Amino acid sequence: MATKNHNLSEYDINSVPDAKGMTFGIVVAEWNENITAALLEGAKSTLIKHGVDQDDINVMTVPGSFELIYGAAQMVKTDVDAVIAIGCVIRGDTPHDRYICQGVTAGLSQLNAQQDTPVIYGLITTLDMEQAQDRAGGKMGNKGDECAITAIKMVDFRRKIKG
Ligand code: DLZ
Repeated sequence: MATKNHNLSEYDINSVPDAKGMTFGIVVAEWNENITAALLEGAKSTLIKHGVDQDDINVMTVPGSFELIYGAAQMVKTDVDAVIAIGCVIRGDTPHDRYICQGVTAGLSQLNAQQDTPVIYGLITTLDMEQAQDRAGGKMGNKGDECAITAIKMVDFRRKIKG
C-alpha cells in the first residue's frame, strides 16, 4: 500500500531475486481501463526489468474486478509460477463498490491459501479517480511495479521452501 512515506515503485533492487526463467499470468479488469492499463504496464515492465522473458507473461482480461476471482482461479491451473490480479475499484454513490472489494479480497485470499501458485493482490481501492491515478504511475508510484516485485519474491519463496 502506498503511504505518506512509501512510494509503490520504490524498492531495494538488491533484495529482488533474478527472475529469468520465471513465468507469470496477469489477469486484468477492464473497468477503469485507464488505470488498469497503467498498472499492467508497470507490472510487465518491472518483470521484464528483472529478467522475465516477455513471452513468459500471459495477460488475460476480465470485464470487472469481481471477475478477477474466476480469472485468477483459472490462471493458476495453467503453467505459470505466479498470478497477478489487477483491478481498480473506485468509490461510488452506493455501497456497491464495498461489496465488490470485499468479494474480490475474500476470493483472492481463499484462492491464495488453497492452492500452490502464489496469487498477488493488485486491486487498488480508492475514494476517487485522482487517488487511483496517484497509484497508477502518479505521485505514489505504480501498484503494478509493487505487484511484480512481490510476485518474483513469492516464486522465489516457493522454490526455496520446496527445496
Ligand atoms: C459494477 C461495478 C462497479 C459499480 N464498479 C466497479 C469498479 O469500480 N471497478 C471494477 O473493476 N468493477 C466495477 N464494477 C463491475 C464488477 O466488478 C463486475 O464486473 C460486475 O458486477 C459483473 O459481475
